[in-house]
Amino acid sequence: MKICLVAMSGVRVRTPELAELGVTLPQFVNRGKVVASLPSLGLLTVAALTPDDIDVTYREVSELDQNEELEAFDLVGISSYSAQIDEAYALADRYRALGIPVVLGGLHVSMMPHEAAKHADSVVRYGAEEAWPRLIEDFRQGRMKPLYEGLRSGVFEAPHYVKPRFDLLRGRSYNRITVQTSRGCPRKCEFCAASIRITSTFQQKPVDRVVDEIRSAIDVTHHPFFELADDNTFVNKRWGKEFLKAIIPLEISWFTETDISIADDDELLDLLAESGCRQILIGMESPDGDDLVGLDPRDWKRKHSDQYVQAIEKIQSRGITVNGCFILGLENHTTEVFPRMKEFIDHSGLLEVQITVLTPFPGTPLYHRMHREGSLLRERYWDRCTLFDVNFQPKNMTVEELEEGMRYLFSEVYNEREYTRRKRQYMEIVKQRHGASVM
Ligand code: B12
Repeated sequence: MKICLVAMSGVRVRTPELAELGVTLPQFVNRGKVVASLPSLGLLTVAALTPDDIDVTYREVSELDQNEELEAFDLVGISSYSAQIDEAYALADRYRALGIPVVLGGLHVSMMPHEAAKHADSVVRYGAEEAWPRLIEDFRQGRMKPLYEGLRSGVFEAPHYVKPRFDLLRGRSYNRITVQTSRGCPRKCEFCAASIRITSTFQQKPVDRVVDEIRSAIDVTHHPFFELADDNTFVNKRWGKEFLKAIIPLEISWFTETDISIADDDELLDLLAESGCRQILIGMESPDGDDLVGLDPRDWKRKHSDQYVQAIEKIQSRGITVNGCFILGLENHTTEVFPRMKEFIDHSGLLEVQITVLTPFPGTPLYHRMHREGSLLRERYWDRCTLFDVNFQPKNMTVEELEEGMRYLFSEVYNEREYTRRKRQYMEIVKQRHGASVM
């Protein structure tokens, strides 16, 4: 039996003015190019959950020729994010027209199973763990069901844990690989559309499993750069230190996403530097606490916002850059947020910055609230779920003002002159600490 797993990869922006700006803003484009080359960890996991006697082929959607007839398989599985879901559905329709059954899984269809069912023989909601082996067994017996619900807890424990099939990447030209150490995040921000949506609790992978996965990835790719596919890696500082000590001998370079609380722990910060961490991405969302009221149920982000500048300095002084992420269009934002954000970024010491627009991804509490309040601009806007396209009526400004403000910030922040200035500032912070530790 032959199964093909197709990854819907690629990055995108819909609004033409922003796409155009992107072309002229080197930093923005470079990061896009770098991340676009990541393989699908979700599908490598699905492959690992497939019984050994089945022949699994992994394909990026870009490898499929739009004009040629699709290769025949007994079953095809396709991953899903919102932004390219219509391409995923169109591909599924093409396979099905050839009589090849299709299974859709991943974040988007987990939130929109009924929509997905129109384009698939079966839909897998939530994690593939537990659901996929059951689906394959049913498929072999000719009784595959239209919907399977996968595990939302215990995915990193026996008997459900599997090591992703990194071996499927052998001979391919990826220079970045993702590894997941946890699913979910206790902060529960209203807008979050990441793995928190497919898990019922914060789940953490045992350190020895993560190390084993990194070793396997190193085996198949030459000196890869690792990106942890986590929502918030260092929720548990004790686990964090154990993990960091365990990866020091692997001599890797890596990047992850976490929250500002890591700055409270000097030992953790030192270990981060020693373990080859190059960059930490932190969702700061907005410069002032007042903007952050109600963003998460415990107002955690608001309570920590006055520590941003100090935390950035502490982390960056270890030679780890902070990628500060900001969201435009939050409930309390008025047009004065644009210059205020620019001012904060200028003085924050941040080297890397990511500015996105508030996006009501399907299935998020934000989506449900905006739906209820009638502030969504269109009924079905999935192709604009890019983090750069406005899909809702902001509370305190017009859509045009929000778009204009974003363009203003893009051109002010993502240009060569500003980057050089921020780089100089960053080197100064690193030098200062280095000087201090020598004395
Ligand atoms: C790596 C990554 C990418 C890679 C993806 C590489 C690839 N080939 O798939 C790249 C760089 C290409 C990428 C692109 C984009 N991304 Co991205 N990305 C991530 C990231 C950091 C990790 C995802 C991951 O690997 N998770 C780990 C795996 C194990 O989990 P999983 O994919 O959910 O898979 C499990 C289940 O969902 C299920 N499953 C998944 N697929 C399938 C398929 C089948 C058949 C079955 C049965 C089961 C199944 O089983 C898996 C195991 O349990 C997340 C953020 C985060 N912290 O999670 C954002 C994230 C997924 N990205 C996001 C966004 C917005 C984008 C872009 C739109 C950005 C842009 N402007 O271009 C594009 C989307 C392009 C598209 N195709 O639609 C959003 C998506 C939200 C959503 N609901 O759609 C996220 C959550 C970040 C965020 N800020 O909210 N991204």
